[in-house]
Amino acid sequence: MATQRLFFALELPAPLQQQLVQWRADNFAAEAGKPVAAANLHLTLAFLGEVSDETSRKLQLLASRIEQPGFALDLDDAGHWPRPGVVWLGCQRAPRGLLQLASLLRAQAARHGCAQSPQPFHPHVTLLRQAASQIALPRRGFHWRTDIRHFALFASNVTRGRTRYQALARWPLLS
Ligand code: 2AM
Repeated sequence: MATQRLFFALELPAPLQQQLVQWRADNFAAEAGKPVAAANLHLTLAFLGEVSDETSRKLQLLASRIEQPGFALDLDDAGHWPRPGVVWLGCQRAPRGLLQLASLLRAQAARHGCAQSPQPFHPHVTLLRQAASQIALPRRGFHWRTDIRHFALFASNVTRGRTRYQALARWPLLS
């Protein structure tokens, strides 16, 4: 049976992706970790894992029925998780709309057999992977704001060692 590695996520506008990449280059040494490509910068709402076409269709139907408000996303926090080796950007205060949307998608995913991490959901945009154990994070004071008006289902494809995320479908949030 065909499966795909899927996740629901928020897309970031291309100009913001470029700004984040520039900021990362200005604030982290090249050896700090493996940079995520600009076009791959996103915020995961629910990770599904390897999913059959049937399950994907069911989850997409449920996603299409979601009626949740859009929200402003403030990226004004950063952190380092040494164990997965991830440096991330996030929000000092996650918007309620973001938490509700993620919670709904994660519950629907779990009901369809996509195990969800028992750890609390911590919305973040991964900037670096394989990040060294000792890393100096930039001082707070950075801040990017973007209006989120839709969410998307992504497939994660690896070709010739490169990961590429492809949006398979998008759904609007209420304005
Ligand atoms: P991460 O950036 O913190 O690694 C695609 O892999 C997306 O799904 C990434 O944003 C990744 O988060 C997220 N994700 C959540 N749980 C995952 C898991 N168990 N394995 C791989 N990716 C996961």
